[in-house]
Amino acid sequence: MKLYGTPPTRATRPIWLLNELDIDCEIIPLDIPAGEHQGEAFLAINPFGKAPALVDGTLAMAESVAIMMYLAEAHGGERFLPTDPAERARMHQWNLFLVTEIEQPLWRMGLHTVIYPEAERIPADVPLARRDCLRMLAPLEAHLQGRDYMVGSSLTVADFNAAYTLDWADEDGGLLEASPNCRRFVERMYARPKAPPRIAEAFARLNAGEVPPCYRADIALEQRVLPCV
Ligand SMILES: N[C@@H](CCC(=O)N[C@@H](CS)C(=O)NCC(=O)O)C(=O)O
Repeated sequence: MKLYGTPPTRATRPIWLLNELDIDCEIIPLDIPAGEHQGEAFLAINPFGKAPALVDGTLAMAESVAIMMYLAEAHGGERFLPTDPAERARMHQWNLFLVTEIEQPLWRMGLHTVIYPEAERIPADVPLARRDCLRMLAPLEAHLQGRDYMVGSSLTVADFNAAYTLDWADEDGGLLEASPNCRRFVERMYARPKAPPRIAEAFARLNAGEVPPCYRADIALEQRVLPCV
């Protein structure tokens, strides 16, 4: 099995599950700033031209949360998946909420501050995206009041997704300032022994020319240090 992409990109989501589920996988860095994700070889694996992508036998697939679900369903036994249909539905609800309502405005903020070429940025969208994100963080903050898990009484895929997405919110403009429950949740999840590095740490390692130390010792990682967006 091969996973393309490294922290701090969204590849962090499936890498966290690979670690937690003890799945053997080769992690292959992609040089995004150099355009490797748009090269012919990678586009043959993931026509979307984005990290992460997973190759498992004849399956080649994209989308970080879909890859998490596949890993849990195909290789994780019963772990991190509610068996009760209502709880399973809640897990899907939160997974979609996290990427469409929390990550999407964070991504807009990133695009219009650092990712798009300066001439293409729309600075006026940044405060709007920030507002949209804060609006959607409020019900999530209320949901986490007195709760250890996103769904039910044990860990599910949604907890790992939530921890990564909320870490991003914390990292980008300190959006968790008024969300102590979200912050506590992120800290508790990242204290797990098999957690990947937090986004800030992964960026710091990359900037220092190191490979982020996020993989089990037996997961092969090509030793290329790359700047990531
Ligand atoms: N919805 C996708 C988003 C993937 C994505 O945008 N990945 C970024 C890295 S975190 C990327 O490949 N960016 C390069 C680009 O958009 O050209 C997912 O969750 O997998």
